[in-house]
Amino acid sequence: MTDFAAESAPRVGVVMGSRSDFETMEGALSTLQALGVSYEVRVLSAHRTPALLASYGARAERLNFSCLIAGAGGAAHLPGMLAAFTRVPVLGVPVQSRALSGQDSLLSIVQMPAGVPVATFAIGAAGAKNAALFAAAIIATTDPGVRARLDAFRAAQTGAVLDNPFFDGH
Ligand code: RP5
Repeated sequence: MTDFAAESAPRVGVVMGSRSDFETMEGALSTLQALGVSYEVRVLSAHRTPALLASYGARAERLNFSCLIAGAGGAAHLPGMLAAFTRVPVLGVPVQSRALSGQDSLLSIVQMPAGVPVATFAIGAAGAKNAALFAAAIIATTDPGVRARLDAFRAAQTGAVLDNPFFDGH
């Protein structure tokens, strides 16, 4: 029997702890879009909407997402709690906080106890973009279209460095 729900489901779920994280997480969305990776976006909080977060973990499994990107700042428990509720791989993005510049976010996400892994990226915009590139790399292992677009992105990135007028070829 055809599973229409799974067929039309996006490949990646992007979640963030607050609408205030959007400016940072926008870089993940635009990167996924540029690489032709389908995604959905939710604002979910480990502290403010804990029951919803649990059900979202189950949804990610039901729809067979390739991975989840979770961005949060401060006491950033969202990626870790999401990982506790799902076996779908979670890529954590520490959002830069005002009080501690994201050091708190980074440590909250990276220091997971053994047994519940979260792949942790750089603080802020670079982390959001790299999480999306990492998601695309996972999907590229089985999707030739995404693989070709990711290769093209990397070739263009290399070309942009080599086009630098200060590059002397050595
Ligand atoms: C975290 O608290 C969010 O991920 C956000 O980075 C931070 C601040 O949230 P707001 O008070 O701006 O909603 O849960």
